[in-house]
Amino acid sequence: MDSKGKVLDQYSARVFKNRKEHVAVKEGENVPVLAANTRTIPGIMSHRGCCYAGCKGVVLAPIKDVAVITHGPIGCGFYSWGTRRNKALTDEEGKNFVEYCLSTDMQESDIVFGGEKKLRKAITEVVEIFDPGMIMICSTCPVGLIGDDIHAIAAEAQEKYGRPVMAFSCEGYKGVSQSGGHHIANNGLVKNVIGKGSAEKKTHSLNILGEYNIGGDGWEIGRVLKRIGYNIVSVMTGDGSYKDIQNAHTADLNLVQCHRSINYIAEMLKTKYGTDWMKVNFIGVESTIQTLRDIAMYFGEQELIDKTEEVIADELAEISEDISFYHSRLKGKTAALYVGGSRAHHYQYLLKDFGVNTILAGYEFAHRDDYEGKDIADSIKEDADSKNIEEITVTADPEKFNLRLTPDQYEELKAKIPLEDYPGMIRDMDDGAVIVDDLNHFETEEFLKLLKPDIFFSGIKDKYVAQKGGTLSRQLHSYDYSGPYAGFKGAVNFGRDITMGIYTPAWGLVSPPWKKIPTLVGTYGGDI
Ligand code: CFM
Repeated sequence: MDSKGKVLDQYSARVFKNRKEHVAVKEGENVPVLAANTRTIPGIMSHRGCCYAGCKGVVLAPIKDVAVITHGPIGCGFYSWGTRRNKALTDEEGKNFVEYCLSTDMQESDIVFGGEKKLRKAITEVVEIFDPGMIMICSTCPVGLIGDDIHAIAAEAQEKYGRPVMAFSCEGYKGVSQSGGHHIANNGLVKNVIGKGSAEKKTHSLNILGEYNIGGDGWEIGRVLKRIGYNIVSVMTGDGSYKDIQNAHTADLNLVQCHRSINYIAEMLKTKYGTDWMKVNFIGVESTIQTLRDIAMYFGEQELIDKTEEVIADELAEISEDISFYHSRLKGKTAALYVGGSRAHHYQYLLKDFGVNTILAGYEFAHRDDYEGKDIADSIKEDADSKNIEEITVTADPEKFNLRLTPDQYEELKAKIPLEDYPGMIRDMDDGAVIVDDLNHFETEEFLKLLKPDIFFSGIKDKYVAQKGGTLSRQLHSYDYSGPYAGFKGAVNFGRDITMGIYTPAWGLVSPPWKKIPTLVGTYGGDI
């Protein structure tokens, strides 16, 4: 029996039937179909977050000059406050609210009698204390249940205070994970922010989509792109500002780092403004080099191509000694990765730079195209949960629509670079590797015991369980307290951190309880 069988065989028949669709073992070049973006079985200890987390926590909160108000009980605001390490520097004469947690702090009486009054008061306080240029309101589960009309209040406040106030109905229960929240936030930015600015068009201009500046990743990416000579119009949304995002329609090209959280904006900007988008990956030395070459190829100017090669050579000269040292220490080690919807794939490239093989990888909330590739996206069947998330239709803007390439140029380039394409994670994985969607705590422990990776990359919810079992675990969401890990210099930080972690003697000294105390063996009846 393979590892999939050994782990899933322990489930009751009904749970087995569900989970077997979410786990696959790669066989040769075959790309298996994986069930994804479906409901977690109630009661199973999932690692997933909620719709509010995806909308407010992931996409909107990193926009530094927007005051984002959480309308709900204080826990929702508190647990999405400051834990994601999306860093932001205040722009000259700009404002920065990233460090704040703004919440209406709903109490029982507000749930019973309605929270609209409290929300109006919160907006007034925010205007009086912070005077932000833009306000966003994000709703939580009880707000949807009691029916507070946050959109009417936003419209009223916009009129009263003379500045954009936007509402997002991203109640936690919508959809099956944080993924629905990404979509809702994407819709709001396209409807109400992008295209409103009046900046002049710049040459060689880029938007970086799906880069959230965790541990400073975006700054490292920006440093390299600026060295080559690109103009970065906006970043969505790490260290981003609404003032820049308003001008995103003026960029020549959209780079998509995290496909899962922001593909909707990339697609809509193509339809509305004609901006091409390209999948990039700045995680890993080789993949950063490939990405820089792809961008240069998109613009197709010899001077830019030469400058790109010059910067690559220079950056490599600076890091290659460190990279080869860490490679010598890490070569042949194995890793398991379980992160949200992008990093479990992107980090496989960085690990390969150090000779580390990935033996298990999975996403919390990805859709089938993130596993199998964009070409299957149209065949994904909608279900009741996905229909619950609004799909907006955009059309070409009569004044701002502009195609950079002729259809022939586009087709020629598409054969060479990942224009509007994402081949998905599974294609890059080795024969025999395990792929798990919505991995839960039980499966985490069982797979770790069976596969014994040298390192398990995951998050705060499971890191300490793994470490108490003697497996080094590094958080790939927050990078624990380190970073950046992107680009050239980030790769060195990553190699250093992983080498330190693996070579600490601590793991040999850990004695998990089940090694000392006899485990009760027995059976319990009934079907779950
Ligand atoms: Fe994209 Fe992200 Fe990720 Fe994500 Fe996230 Fe994140 Fe993530 Mo945590 S946007 S899908 S919802 S790359 S917060 S910065 S690390 S689960 S893999």
